[in-house]
Amino acid sequence: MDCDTIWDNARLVTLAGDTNPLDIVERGLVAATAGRILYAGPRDDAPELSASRTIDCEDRLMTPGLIDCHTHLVYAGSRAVEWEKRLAGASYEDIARAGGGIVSTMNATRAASEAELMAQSRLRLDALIAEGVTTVEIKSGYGLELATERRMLQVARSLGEACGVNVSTTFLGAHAVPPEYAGRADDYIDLVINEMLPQLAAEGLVDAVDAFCEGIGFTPDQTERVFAAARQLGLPVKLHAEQLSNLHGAALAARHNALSADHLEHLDAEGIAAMASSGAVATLLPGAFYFTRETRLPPVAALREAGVPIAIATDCNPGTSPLTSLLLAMNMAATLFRLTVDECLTGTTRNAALALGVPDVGTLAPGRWADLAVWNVSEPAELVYRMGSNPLHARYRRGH
Ligand code: DI6
Ligand code: FE
Repeated sequence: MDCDTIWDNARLVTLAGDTNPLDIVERGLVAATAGRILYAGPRDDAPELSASRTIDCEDRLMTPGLIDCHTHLVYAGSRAVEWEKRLAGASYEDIARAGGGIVSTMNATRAASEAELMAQSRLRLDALIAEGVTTVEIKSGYGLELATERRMLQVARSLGEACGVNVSTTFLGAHAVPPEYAGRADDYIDLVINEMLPQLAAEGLVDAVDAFCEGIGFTPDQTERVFAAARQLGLPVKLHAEQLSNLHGAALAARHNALSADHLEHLDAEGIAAMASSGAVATLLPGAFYFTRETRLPPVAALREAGVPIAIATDCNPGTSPLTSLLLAMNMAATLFRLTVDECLTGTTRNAALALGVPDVGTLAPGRWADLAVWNVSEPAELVYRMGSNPLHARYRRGH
C-alpha cells in the first residue's frame, strides 16, 4: 500500500478502543496519506507499506494532537490590574457589577484593529501549539456588538489558517450585557438572536453557539431564547453553566442536546442525570477554578458514576483563566479535581473532540486526520505530572 508518511517505533496512545481507556499499542506504527490516517496499530500487523517518508519515533510516546475545546483566546488588552484588586479582596462579581470584567475587555477589543487582535491572540495560540495542540475552540464574546463580534470570529478563522490549527468557532454574543444595553438584557438578547447570530452564521463564521448562564450573565429564559435561535439556524449549542451558582443551566443545555456544559462547579444530581441521558460532555475548566480561588469542586465522582464524558480545557481568557498551557490544565484537573491520568488524556483528545462535535480528530484511527503529538516521554503519566516543562518532541497536523 502506498502512503505519504510512516511513523515507526512509537508507543501509541490511540484512545480508539472501548475497553482500555487509552488503548495503548506498545510497538506501534502509523501510516498516513493526504493528511489522513490509513493505519494505526502494531507495526508487526501493519500491511505492506511503501512510504515516501519514514519517521523513526525511537520508542517515544505518541498521542493524538491535543484539543483545547474551550478558549476565549481572541481578545485585546489585559486584566492584570483588575486581578491585583481581586488579590486585595474584591470579588469577580463585584468587579463585573462595577463595570470591569468582561466589559473592560470588551472596550479594549472594540478598539483593537484586526491586525492588533491577530498579533495579540497569536501569542496565546502559539503557546498552545508549542505543547502539541492541533485543534482549538475559539469563542467570540468580547465585542457584544456585530462589527467586533464579526472581527473576533474572522481573526479566529485567520489564526487557524496562519498557524496550521483546526479552529472551531463559537458565537458567545450572550457573554455579558454591554453598557449601551444596561438594565435592558432582554433587548440585548433580541439584538443577539435577531441580528448578530443570523448575520454571522450567514457569513459562515459560526460553528456553535454558547451563552453565559449565570447571575452576572444571562437567565435560563434568555439562554433558552439564544438556543432556540441557534436551533433555527441548525447550529449546535454549548453552555457556560453552574460556574458560580446553580441556575440549572446544564439541564437546560441537555434539553437542547448541547455538545457540552462547561465549568459545572455547582452542578447537581438533576443536571448530571440530564447530561448522562443527553450525551452532553462535561467540560471542566480547572484554570478558572484555580485562578478565581474557587472552593466548590465540580462533582467529578458523580459525573464518572453516571458515565458523563469529561473533557478538560484551558478556558484561556483574561478574567478568570489567563492560561495557555493545556498540559498544566491537565495537571490541575488531576491535582485539584482528582481526575486520573487516563481521564486527563481522554479529556484533551477523544472527549474534547466530542465536546466540539468534530469526529475527525481526537483518536489514532483510520480515517481520522493525522494530527499527532510525539513526546520525549515513555509513560502517559509524564504528560500530566509535570508543571511548566514541555516534553513535546514533534507535532504533526494533517500529516505535516
Ligand atoms: N465565565 C468565565 O469564567 C469567563 N467567561 C465566562 O462566562 C470569564 C471571562 C472574563 O472574565 O473575561
Ligand atoms: Fe469560558
